[in-house]
Amino acid sequence: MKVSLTDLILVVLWAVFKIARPSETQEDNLFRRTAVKDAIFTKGLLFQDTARSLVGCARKCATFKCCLTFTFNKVNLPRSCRGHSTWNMTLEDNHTHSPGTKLFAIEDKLTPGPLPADCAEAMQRGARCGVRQLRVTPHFNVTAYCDDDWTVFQRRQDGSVDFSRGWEDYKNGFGDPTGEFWLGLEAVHQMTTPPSDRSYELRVDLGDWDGDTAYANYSNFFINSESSNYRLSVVTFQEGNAGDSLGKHSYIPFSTKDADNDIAANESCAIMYGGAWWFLDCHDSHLNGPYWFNSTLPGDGLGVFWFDWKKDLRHSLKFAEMKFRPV
Ligand SMILES: [Ca+2]
Repeated sequence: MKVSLTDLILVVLWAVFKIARPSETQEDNLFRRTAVKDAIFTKGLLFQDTARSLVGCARKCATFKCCLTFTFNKVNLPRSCRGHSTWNMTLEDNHTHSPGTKLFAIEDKLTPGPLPADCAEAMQRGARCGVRQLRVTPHFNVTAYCDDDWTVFQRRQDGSVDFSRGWEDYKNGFGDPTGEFWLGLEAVHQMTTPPSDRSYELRVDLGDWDGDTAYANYSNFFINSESSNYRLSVVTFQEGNAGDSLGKHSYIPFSTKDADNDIAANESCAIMYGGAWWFLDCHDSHLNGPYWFNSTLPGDGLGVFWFDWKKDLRHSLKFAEMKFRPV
Protein backbone atom coordinates (compact mmCIF):
# COMPACT_ATOMS: atom_id res chain seq x y z
CA MET A 1 0.00 0.00 0.00
CA LYS A 2 1.36 3.34 -1.01
CA VAL A 3 0.99 6.16 1.51
CA SER A 4 0.79 9.58 -0.11
CA LEU A 5 2.34 12.65 1.40
CA THR A 6 -1.17 14.11 1.86
CA ASP A 7 -2.25 11.02 3.86
CA LEU A 8 0.84 11.34 6.03
CA ILE A 9 0.19 15.01 6.72
CA LEU A 10 -3.43 14.24 7.60
CA VAL A 11 -2.37 11.50 10.05
CA VAL A 12 0.16 13.82 11.69
CA LEU A 13 -2.39 16.63 11.92
CA TRP A 14 -4.96 14.23 13.42
CA ALA A 15 -2.43 13.04 16.03
CA VAL A 16 -1.46 16.60 16.95
CA PHE A 17 -5.13 17.53 17.20
CA LYS A 18 -5.87 14.52 19.47
CA ILE A 19 -2.95 15.27 21.78
CA ALA A 20 -3.63 18.99 21.93
CA ARG A 21 -7.35 18.57 22.41
CA PRO A 22 -8.53 15.76 24.68
CA SER A 23 -11.56 13.76 23.59
CA GLU A 24 -14.88 14.30 25.30
CA THR A 25 -14.33 11.27 27.54
CA GLN A 26 -10.85 12.45 28.52
CA GLU A 27 -12.20 15.93 29.22
CA ASP A 28 -15.06 14.51 31.26
CA ASN A 29 -12.58 12.57 33.35
CA LEU A 30 -10.77 15.78 34.30
CA PHE A 31 -13.83 16.71 36.36
CA ARG A 32 -16.04 14.48 38.45
CA ARG A 33 -19.10 14.04 36.27
CA THR A 34 -22.38 13.39 38.00
CA ALA A 35 -25.31 11.36 36.75
CA VAL A 36 -27.36 14.53 36.34
CA LYS A 37 -27.87 15.70 32.77
CA ASP A 38 -30.27 17.63 30.58
CA ALA A 39 -31.07 20.06 33.40
CA ILE A 40 -30.03 23.49 34.61
CA PHE A 41 -30.59 24.65 38.16
CA THR A 42 -31.16 27.83 40.11
CA LYS A 43 -29.95 26.36 43.43
CA GLY A 44 -26.77 28.10 44.59
CA LEU A 45 -26.23 29.80 41.20
CA LEU A 46 -23.00 31.85 41.27
CA PHE A 47 -22.67 32.84 37.64
CA GLN A 48 -24.33 32.31 34.30
CA ASP A 49 -22.15 32.70 31.26
CA THR A 50 -20.95 31.05 28.08
CA ALA A 51 -17.69 29.19 27.52
CA ARG A 52 -15.94 27.89 24.42
CA SER A 53 -15.09 24.52 25.94
CA LEU A 54 -15.65 22.30 28.95
CA VAL A 55 -12.16 23.18 30.22
CA GLY A 56 -12.94 26.88 29.81
CA CYS A 57 -16.12 26.47 31.83
CA ALA A 58 -14.24 24.53 34.53
CA ARG A 59 -11.60 27.30 34.70
CA LYS A 60 -14.33 29.89 35.11
CA CYS A 61 -15.82 27.90 37.99
CA ALA A 62 -12.38 27.36 39.56
CA THR A 63 -11.82 31.13 39.83
CA PHE A 64 -14.57 31.20 42.47
CA LYS A 65 -13.54 29.48 45.73
CA CYS A 66 -17.18 28.64 46.35
CA CYS A 67 -17.96 27.28 42.89
CA LEU A 68 -18.25 23.54 43.53
CA THR A 69 -20.24 22.34 40.54
CA PHE A 70 -20.94 23.60 37.05
CA THR A 71 -23.20 22.71 34.18
CA PHE A 72 -21.96 22.94 30.59
CA ASN A 73 -23.85 22.48 27.36
CA LYS A 74 -21.52 21.82 24.45
CA VAL A 75 -24.32 20.87 22.07
CA ASN A 76 -26.28 24.09 21.72
CA LEU A 77 -24.73 27.44 20.82
CA PRO A 78 -23.90 29.63 22.60
CA ARG A 79 -22.45 27.03 24.96
CA SER A 80 -23.97 27.72 28.33
CA CYS A 81 -21.71 27.56 31.42
CA ARG A 82 -23.22 27.98 34.89
CA GLY A 83 -21.42 27.74 38.24
CA HIS A 84 -23.00 26.69 41.54
CA SER A 85 -22.00 26.88 45.20
CA THR A 86 -23.56 23.55 46.11
CA TRP A 87 -22.36 19.96 45.73
CA ASN A 88 -25.60 18.09 45.82
CA MET A 89 -27.93 18.76 42.95
CA THR A 90 -30.60 16.31 41.93
CA LEU A 91 -33.58 16.43 39.63
CA GLU A 92 -35.65 16.84 42.81
CA ASP A 93 -34.32 20.42 42.92
CA ASN A 94 -35.93 23.24 41.00
CA HIS A 95 -34.61 22.80 37.44
CA THR A 96 -35.28 23.60 33.80
CA HIS A 97 -35.01 20.97 31.07
CA SER A 98 -31.93 21.69 28.92
CA PRO A 99 -30.99 18.89 26.47
CA GLY A 100 -27.24 18.35 26.13
CA THR A 101 -26.36 19.90 29.49
CA LYS A 102 -24.18 17.90 31.90
CA LEU A 103 -23.31 18.53 35.54
CA PHE A 104 -19.67 18.41 36.68
CA ALA A 105 -17.95 18.85 40.03
CA ILE A 106 -14.64 20.56 40.80
CA GLU A 107 -12.39 18.34 42.90
CA ASP A 108 -11.25 19.54 46.29
CA LYS A 109 -7.43 19.78 46.34
CA LEU A 110 -6.56 20.18 50.03
CA THR A 111 -2.85 19.53 50.42
CA PRO A 112 -1.93 16.48 52.55
CA GLY A 113 -1.23 16.99 56.26
CA PRO A 114 -3.16 17.47 59.48
CA LEU A 115 -6.67 18.87 59.35
CA PRO A 116 -6.71 22.66 58.91
CA ALA A 117 -7.28 24.74 62.04
CA ASP A 118 -9.85 26.97 60.38
CA CYS A 119 -11.34 27.75 56.98
CA ALA A 120 -8.72 30.40 56.19
CA GLU A 121 -6.01 27.72 56.49
CA ALA A 122 -8.11 25.25 54.48
CA MET A 123 -8.40 27.77 51.63
CA GLN A 124 -4.66 28.52 51.74
CA ARG A 125 -4.09 24.79 51.34
CA GLY A 126 -6.22 24.57 48.21
CA ALA A 127 -9.56 23.53 49.66
CA ARG A 128 -12.87 24.72 48.30
CA CYS A 129 -15.94 25.95 50.13
CA GLY A 130 -18.36 23.69 51.92
CA VAL A 131 -18.48 21.36 54.89
CA ARG A 132 -15.04 20.61 56.35
CA GLN A 133 -13.47 18.83 59.27
CA LEU A 134 -11.34 21.29 61.24
CA ARG A 135 -8.84 20.54 63.98
CA VAL A 136 -9.60 22.98 66.77
CA THR A 137 -6.98 21.49 69.12
CA PRO A 138 -4.94 18.26 68.76
CA HIS A 139 -7.79 16.34 70.45
CA PHE A 140 -10.81 18.31 69.29
CA ASN A 141 -12.18 18.24 65.73
CA VAL A 142 -15.36 19.91 64.52
CA THR A 143 -17.38 19.87 61.32
CA ALA A 144 -17.85 23.44 60.12
CA TYR A 145 -18.90 25.17 56.94
CA CYS A 146 -16.31 27.17 55.01
CA ASP A 147 -17.50 30.15 53.01
CA ASP A 148 -14.17 30.96 51.42
CA ASP A 149 -11.91 32.20 54.27
CA TRP A 150 -14.84 32.50 56.63
CA THR A 151 -15.56 29.81 59.21
CA VAL A 152 -19.34 29.80 59.49
CA PHE A 153 -20.56 29.09 63.04
CA GLN A 154 -24.28 29.90 62.90
CA ARG A 155 -27.01 29.68 60.27
CA ARG A 156 -30.80 30.06 60.20
CA GLN A 157 -32.67 29.60 56.94
CA ASP A 158 -35.74 27.39 57.15
CA GLY A 159 -36.66 26.67 60.76
CA SER A 160 -35.61 23.02 60.37
CA VAL A 161 -33.50 22.96 63.56
CA ASP A 162 -34.73 23.71 67.08
CA PHE A 163 -32.63 26.50 68.64
CA SER A 164 -34.45 26.40 71.98
CA ARG A 165 -31.72 24.43 73.76
CA GLY A 166 -29.72 24.38 76.94
CA TRP A 167 -26.14 25.20 77.89
CA GLU A 168 -24.54 21.89 76.91
CA ASP A 169 -25.96 22.06 73.36
CA TYR A 170 -24.83 25.66 72.87
CA LYS A 171 -21.43 24.75 74.29
CA ASN A 172 -20.94 21.68 72.06
CA GLY A 173 -22.93 22.63 68.95
CA PHE A 174 -25.92 21.16 67.13
CA GLY A 175 -27.64 21.02 63.73
CA ASP A 176 -26.28 20.37 60.25
CA PRO A 177 -23.48 22.57 58.78
CA THR A 178 -25.05 22.33 55.31
CA GLY A 179 -28.27 23.79 56.73
CA GLU A 180 -29.19 25.28 60.09
CA PHE A 181 -26.62 24.86 62.85
CA TRP A 182 -24.65 26.25 65.76
CA LEU A 183 -21.01 25.21 65.74
CA GLY A 184 -20.57 25.46 69.49
CA LEU A 185 -19.23 28.08 71.89
CA GLU A 186 -16.27 25.96 72.97
CA ALA A 187 -15.08 25.47 69.37
CA VAL A 188 -15.45 29.17 68.51
CA HIS A 189 -13.70 30.10 71.78
CA GLN A 190 -10.77 27.77 70.99
CA MET A 191 -10.55 28.91 67.37
CA THR A 192 -10.68 32.65 68.08
CA THR A 193 -8.40 32.61 71.12
CA PRO A 194 -5.24 31.02 69.75
CA PRO A 195 -1.89 31.29 71.53
CA SER A 196 -0.75 33.78 68.86
CA ASP A 197 -1.75 37.43 68.59
CA ARG A 198 -3.99 36.87 65.58
CA SER A 199 -7.21 38.85 65.59
CA TYR A 200 -10.49 37.95 63.98
CA GLU A 201 -13.28 39.77 62.23
CA LEU A 202 -16.93 38.77 62.43
CA ARG A 203 -19.42 39.00 59.61
CA VAL A 204 -23.18 38.77 60.05
CA ASP A 205 -25.26 38.12 56.91
CA LEU A 206 -29.01 38.64 57.01
CA GLY A 207 -31.90 38.05 54.63
CA ASP A 208 -35.55 39.09 54.78
CA TRP A 209 -38.72 37.59 53.33
CA ASP A 210 -38.64 39.91 50.27
CA GLY A 211 -35.25 38.59 49.14
CA ASP A 212 -33.27 41.61 50.38
CA THR A 213 -29.95 41.06 52.14
CA ALA A 214 -27.83 43.03 54.57
CA TYR A 215 -24.58 42.53 56.47
CA ALA A 216 -22.56 43.87 59.36
CA ASN A 217 -18.80 43.52 59.87
CA TYR A 218 -17.07 43.72 63.24
CA SER A 219 -13.43 43.68 64.28
CA ASN A 220 -11.91 42.33 67.51
CA PHE A 221 -14.17 39.28 67.57
CA PHE A 222 -13.51 36.42 69.95
CA ILE A 223 -15.38 34.40 72.53
CA ASN A 224 -13.92 34.07 76.01
CA SER A 225 -13.68 30.75 77.88
CA GLU A 226 -16.46 28.84 79.63
CA SER A 227 -15.24 30.12 83.01
CA SER A 228 -16.45 33.56 81.86
CA ASN A 229 -19.68 32.01 80.48
CA TYR A 230 -18.41 32.51 76.94
CA ARG A 231 -18.42 36.27 77.27
CA LEU A 232 -18.42 38.05 73.90
CA SER A 233 -15.39 40.24 73.17
CA VAL A 234 -15.75 43.98 72.78
CA VAL A 235 -16.74 43.81 69.14
CA THR A 236 -16.23 46.96 67.07
CA PHE A 237 -18.67 47.73 64.29
CA GLN A 238 -16.81 48.39 61.04
CA GLU A 239 -19.39 48.67 58.29
CA GLY A 240 -22.54 47.18 56.84
CA ASN A 241 -26.04 48.12 55.75
CA ALA A 242 -27.53 46.00 58.54
CA GLY A 243 -26.37 48.55 61.12
CA ASP A 244 -24.88 47.77 64.50
CA SER A 245 -27.13 45.58 66.63
CA LEU A 246 -24.35 43.62 68.31
CA GLY A 247 -21.99 46.28 69.69
CA LYS A 248 -24.16 46.76 72.75
CA HIS A 249 -23.73 43.04 73.52
CA SER A 250 -19.97 43.48 73.88
CA TYR A 251 -18.45 41.99 77.04
CA ILE A 252 -21.73 40.23 77.89
CA PRO A 253 -21.78 36.53 78.93
CA PHE A 254 -23.89 33.96 77.09
CA SER A 255 -27.27 32.86 78.48
CA THR A 256 -29.42 29.82 77.77
CA LYS A 257 -32.77 28.77 79.21
CA ASP A 258 -30.94 26.76 81.89
CA ALA A 259 -28.15 29.30 82.51
CA ASP A 260 -29.30 32.84 83.25
CA ASN A 261 -26.23 35.05 82.97
CA ASP A 262 -28.06 38.13 81.69
CA ILE A 263 -28.31 41.44 83.52
CA ALA A 264 -32.09 41.43 83.83
CA ALA A 265 -32.34 40.97 87.58
CA ASN A 266 -35.67 39.26 88.08
CA GLU A 267 -36.17 37.41 84.84
CA SER A 268 -34.46 35.20 82.28
CA CYS A 269 -34.20 36.71 78.79
CA ALA A 270 -33.51 33.25 77.32
CA ILE A 271 -36.80 31.94 78.73
CA MET A 272 -38.72 35.10 77.76
CA TYR A 273 -37.39 35.28 74.20
CA GLY A 274 -36.50 31.64 73.45
CA GLY A 275 -33.14 30.50 72.07
CA ALA A 276 -29.87 31.67 73.61
CA TRP A 277 -27.70 34.76 73.16
CA TRP A 278 -25.42 37.28 74.81
CA PHE A 279 -28.43 38.83 76.53
CA LEU A 280 -28.19 42.05 78.49
CA ASP A 281 -31.58 43.35 79.51
CA CYS A 282 -32.49 41.87 76.97
CA HIS A 283 -31.28 42.54 73.34
CA ASP A 284 -30.73 44.60 70.18
CA SER A 285 -30.21 41.39 68.22
CA HIS A 286 -31.16 37.76 68.72
CA LEU A 287 -30.19 35.56 65.79
CA ASN A 288 -30.85 32.35 67.75
CA GLY A 289 -34.47 33.31 68.48
CA PRO A 290 -37.56 31.29 67.52
CA TYR A 291 -38.02 30.92 63.76
CA TRP A 292 -41.20 32.36 62.21
CA PHE A 293 -42.28 31.72 58.64
CA ASN A 294 -43.17 35.30 57.72
CA SER A 295 -41.86 38.82 58.31
CA THR A 296 -43.99 39.58 61.36
CA LEU A 297 -42.93 38.65 64.87
CA PRO A 298 -45.69 37.84 67.36
CA GLY A 299 -43.97 40.00 70.00
CA ASP A 300 -41.24 42.65 70.18
CA GLY A 301 -37.86 41.04 69.44
CA LEU A 302 -39.34 37.58 69.79
CA GLY A 303 -37.60 35.79 66.93
CA VAL A 304 -34.68 35.90 64.52
CA PHE A 305 -34.07 39.55 65.09
CA TRP A 306 -31.61 42.37 64.25
CA PHE A 307 -33.15 45.70 65.15
CA ASP A 308 -30.91 48.13 63.28
CA TRP A 309 -31.63 46.79 59.80
CA LYS A 310 -35.40 47.34 59.74
CA LYS A 311 -35.73 49.55 62.84
CA ASP A 312 -38.86 47.53 63.58
CA LEU A 313 -39.24 45.59 66.83
CA ARG A 314 -41.55 43.10 65.16
CA HIS A 315 -39.59 42.34 61.99
CA SER A 316 -38.75 38.66 61.64
CA LEU A 317 -35.80 37.60 59.46
CA LYS A 318 -35.70 34.69 57.05
CA PHE A 319 -31.95 34.17 56.97
CA ALA A 320 -29.05 34.74 59.35
CA GLU A 321 -25.44 33.58 59.21
CA MET A 322 -22.48 34.35 61.48
CA LYS A 323 -18.85 33.70 60.51
CA PHE A 324 -15.31 34.74 61.39
CA ARG A 325 -11.88 34.90 59.76
CA PRO A 326 -8.42 36.02 60.79
CA VAL A 327 -7.50 39.57 59.84
CA1 LIG B 1 -31.66 37.28 84.71
